[in-house]
Amino acid sequence: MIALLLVDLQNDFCKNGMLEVKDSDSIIPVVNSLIEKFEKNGNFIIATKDWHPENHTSFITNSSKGVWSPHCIQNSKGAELHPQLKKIKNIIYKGTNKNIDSYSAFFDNDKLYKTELDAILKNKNIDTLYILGLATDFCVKFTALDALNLGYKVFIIKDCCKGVNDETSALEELSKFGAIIINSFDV
Ligand code: VGL
Ligand code: ZN
Repeated sequence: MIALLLVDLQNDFCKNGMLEVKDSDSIIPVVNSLIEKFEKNGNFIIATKDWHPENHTSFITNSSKGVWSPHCIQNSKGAELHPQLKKIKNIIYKGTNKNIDSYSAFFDNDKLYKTELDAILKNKNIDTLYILGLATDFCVKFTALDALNLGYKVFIIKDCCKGVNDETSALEELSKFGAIIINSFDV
């Protein structure tokens, strides 16, 4: 079975957000058409949310190890999904532990804690993931690498991803580890 996995399509990564990813708003209409397609075929759809407590150590304001401006604070406007995105019922939260960041939707960056995502997917006999979202070189990349490690077949929908920095090396690394890079019109 296949599933669509939408990574961090949240206000803080979009236009005027705290960690705006360049041009990210432009993917939303294409993402919506994919959501419709998966819905029509009865396939599972799940979205991740970066979901940090205010005192999260990844914030430059909280810790010398912090690298990011405060973003995606739990229950804030910036943490909401993009207002134009079609409504998604299934949500997975990550980055909730103040002491450790979590780029991947499966594990935190130290691989100490696992989210429910793998169990949810396995429970539905899902073995193939179509992954898209923000940002290509952070949360999309680490989510997809963990998915490959966990044994999923992984398609990255390239025209529905945007990167913080140049996406080339992230996409190269993903294909080296077995991900198949496609475009929305291939789905
Ligand atoms: C992300 C930086 C910090 C992402 C999340 O979604 O790619 N990037 N938190
Ligand atoms: Zn974050």
